[in-house]
Amino acid sequence: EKPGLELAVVSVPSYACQRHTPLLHHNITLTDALSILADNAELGENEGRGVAFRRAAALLKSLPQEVRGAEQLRGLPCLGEHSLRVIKEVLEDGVSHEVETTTHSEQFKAMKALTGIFGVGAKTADRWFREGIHTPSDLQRSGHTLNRAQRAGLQYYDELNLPVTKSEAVAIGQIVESAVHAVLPGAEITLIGGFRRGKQTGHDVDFLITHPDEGREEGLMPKVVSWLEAQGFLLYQKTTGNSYLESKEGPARPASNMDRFERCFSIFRLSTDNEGRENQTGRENQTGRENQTGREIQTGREIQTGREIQTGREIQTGREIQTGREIQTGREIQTGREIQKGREIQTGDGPQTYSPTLTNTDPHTHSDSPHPLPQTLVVVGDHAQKVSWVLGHSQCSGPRSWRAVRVDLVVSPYSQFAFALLGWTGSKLFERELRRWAVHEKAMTLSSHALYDRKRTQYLRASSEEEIFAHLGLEYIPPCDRNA
Ligand code: DCP
Ligand code: MG
Repeated sequence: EKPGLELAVVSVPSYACQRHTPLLHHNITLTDALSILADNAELGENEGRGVAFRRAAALLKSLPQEVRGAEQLRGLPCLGEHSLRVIKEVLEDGVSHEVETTTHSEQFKAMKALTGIFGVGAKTADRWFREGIHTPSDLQRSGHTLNRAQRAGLQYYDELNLPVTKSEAVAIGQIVESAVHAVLPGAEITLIGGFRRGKQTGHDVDFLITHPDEGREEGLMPKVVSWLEAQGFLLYQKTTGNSYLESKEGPARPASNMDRFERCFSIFRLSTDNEGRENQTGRENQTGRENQTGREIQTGREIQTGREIQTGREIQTGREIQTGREIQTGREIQTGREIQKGREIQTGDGPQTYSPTLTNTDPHTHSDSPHPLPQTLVVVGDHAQKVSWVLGHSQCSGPRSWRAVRVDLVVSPYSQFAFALLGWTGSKLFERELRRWAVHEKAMTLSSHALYDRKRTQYLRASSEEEIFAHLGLEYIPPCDRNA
């Protein structure tokens, strides 16, 4: 008779790649708690424990309704003893003692702050913590020799820990498209990572680049990087070549989960003022986006969304940020890497610094405007203010007209595109679960390059994600439902 008991009756499959996991779900309090424990385990390099908490959180994200009592969880997979204990505590007391202790621990806070520096992993952060370095400022004062990535990470720490918005991702996409088309016309650019899953913010922007004539994409990245550098768009970049062919492990059996595509880790200098904006879009308009077919449409669509920003859509997003969607950002602030973003922002005014200017974009005050562009600028300009405000204080006199944004570029040969797309859309747990499903349930090896059938001892070709799911005997899960 108890409402909601049917949850336990519904059978939920145990691999996240068998389930639909939307971005917005019904159990945020519980998943936040579990994510913090997962973060803590990963920072302590206890990967197994981290994955266990992530799987439990992912299960809760896929449930069709809010869990109100532990009895509703009976029969559900993925919930280990430890996770169940935390869930029960949160359900009964509103908080978990262990989670509270973790978030207040000096070590956790320091590890979060230090690994929030681009180029700093858990090992390095732990070494520094043991030396008494707890914050980026401590690190700066310590006089430690830092590598190039870490120096950039420290220099742009505050900005890189501000969430990247969808409209910023779209603006970066236009720059990337200009660069790629300048050096290789006909190349196709796809927005991947969290934004492809429908997220409204991200810690970076990820793009996959390919060309329908296989081989044309070889050596593309250095040319793209040169173009971007010449135009002043890069604050930092590190390019690694394609090592897939030379790899000793053999295709589809990489030694680590890292793939071997030509890749560029970068920090973009994104203009946030009127001029920069027009620069970023101006040239695009002449290239004739409609001529581009196939996969390019995806980028095209993003750009159209960008246009809609100017005429009102983003305004709705803005509203949602103030009400529901900000939960998204808020949640990340408490959980993922973005905890530093939260901390940084909290030292000032809290994430709500987003809200006040977003109210300025209210459609009712601007809907009659004959000049749609300035509406965008209200949003973008807000960033300039916010950035200078967060950066603070003494160094910046007046708002700066640009911000630093982390951007990842990946180049894939056309024949591997579907695998690269699937492998780079995420979420990280969804990817992990796909690979686990492939190995344990299908005797196959999946990577971002290929799918290998170990029983038939052959590679399985695919030109779409749908085909890969079919090879794996899985129902197709669209990107928006891969938010495990
Ligand atoms: N990826 C992966 N394993 C890695 C690196 C990346 O599986 N070692 C895949 C899954 C990720 C995607 O690439 O979803 C992009 O990586 P990000 O770290 O940028 O993750 P997201 O884009 O999902 O999150 P965010 O919004 O924080 O950028
Ligand atoms: Mg990303």
